[in-house]
Amino acid sequence: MYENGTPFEPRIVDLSDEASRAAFLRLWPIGKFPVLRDEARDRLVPESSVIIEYLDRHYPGPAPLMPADPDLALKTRLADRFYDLYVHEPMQKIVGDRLRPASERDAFGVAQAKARLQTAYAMIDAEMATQMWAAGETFTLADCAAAPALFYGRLVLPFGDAHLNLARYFARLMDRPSFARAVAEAKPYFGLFPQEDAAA
Ligand SMILES: N[C@@H](CCC(=O)N[C@@H](CS)C(=O)NCC(=O)O)C(=O)O
Repeated sequence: MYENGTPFEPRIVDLSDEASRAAFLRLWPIGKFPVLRDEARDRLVPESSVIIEYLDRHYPGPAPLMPADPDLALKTRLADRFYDLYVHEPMQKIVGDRLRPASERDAFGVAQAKARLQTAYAMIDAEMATQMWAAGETFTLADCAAAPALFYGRLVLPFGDAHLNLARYFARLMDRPSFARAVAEAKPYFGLFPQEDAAA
């Protein structure tokens, strides 16, 4: 939304507050955010990738996030899936494990998630030797997937000296005004992030 200057009214969901959680689950029982409620078109749109395509289609701004070219669109969707499934998901596995009671930890699953993240980092690093953004030379939906995944990914598994192209790509994301604004607004909540494994 910041990328295209799309006006919206933010609603914060506090999952630790019973009323806020229940209201959100009534909308979207899966309980993951973001979810977009479009009053004008009477639509509920969950899942960030779908929200972005929906906005591109119905409320286009100056910067289309899904390329019109069919091959580039496929490349964008693949990169979006890649970041969601192979960076965001293992990152969340590692973070989620830190939030579990010590007796319920899944060390094997965390090791698998770290290995998956390493593989993804190496693939991104190789790709970023020759390209600017996740799907090529323009900022797309895939960069919207990459930004939060890498933001938290580097906190659970640092990029390291072997992945300098990845680190430079992440620096470009952090410099992007839309993402910088989202990060600045998220600052009050950073304290909720479990920095270290309490059992480590
Ligand atoms: N596939 C979803 C994932 C969204 C997601 O993981 N959201 C996190 C916050 S970034 C969440 O809702 N966490 C709360 C929970 O899992 O209980 C998307 O892309 O929108």
